[in-house]
Amino acid sequence: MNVRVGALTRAKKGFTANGDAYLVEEISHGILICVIDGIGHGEHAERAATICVKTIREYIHSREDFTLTGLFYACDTALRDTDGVVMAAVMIKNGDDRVYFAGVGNITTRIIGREKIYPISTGGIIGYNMSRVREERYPYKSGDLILMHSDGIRSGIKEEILTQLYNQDEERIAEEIFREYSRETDDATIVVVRERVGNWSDS
Ligand SMILES: [Mn+2]
Repeated sequence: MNVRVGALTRAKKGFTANGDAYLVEEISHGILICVIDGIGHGEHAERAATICVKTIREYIHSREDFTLTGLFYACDTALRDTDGVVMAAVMIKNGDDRVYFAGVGNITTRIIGREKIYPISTGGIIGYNMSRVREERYPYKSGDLILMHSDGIRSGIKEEILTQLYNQDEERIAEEIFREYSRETDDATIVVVRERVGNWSDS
């Protein structure tokens, strides 16, 4: 699958360890995008986020097919001796007119195309008190913009700013939103992903 990615992540001011992490990974049937926020700050949070990314990579590359629910349970188990993380995940499958979403805790996800979709995560902390997670499906078309960010980016990005930026390239969209909305008082991460329209992946 041919996707363009714009992503930025940085630690809270005064810290070198970053408790946020993200992943955009090709899978056998599409693309998986995850944004992770380790609870707290500094090395503890970074360790949890790092374990989470490693667990995701191992999980998705050791099987042909998987559900996001299964992925979240694997992370929950792997993160038991950490303070935990919050995470949202979006999976785009080749040729599918739906996008798959699961989220636990405070990560913002938006799917912006003909419709503007705002998937809602369930509460809790992965590795600590994750009680349930559901894989949701939303309408999707190649070319729709997937925007995800941690709470180090202030919520409530203005519609007019999204409209202005929509046709810019993904790096630019990520940079502009980061510049305008990131908070220095927390680790901050934004990921913007858009599938290229056309039959690029068919050849
Ligand atoms: Mn945070």
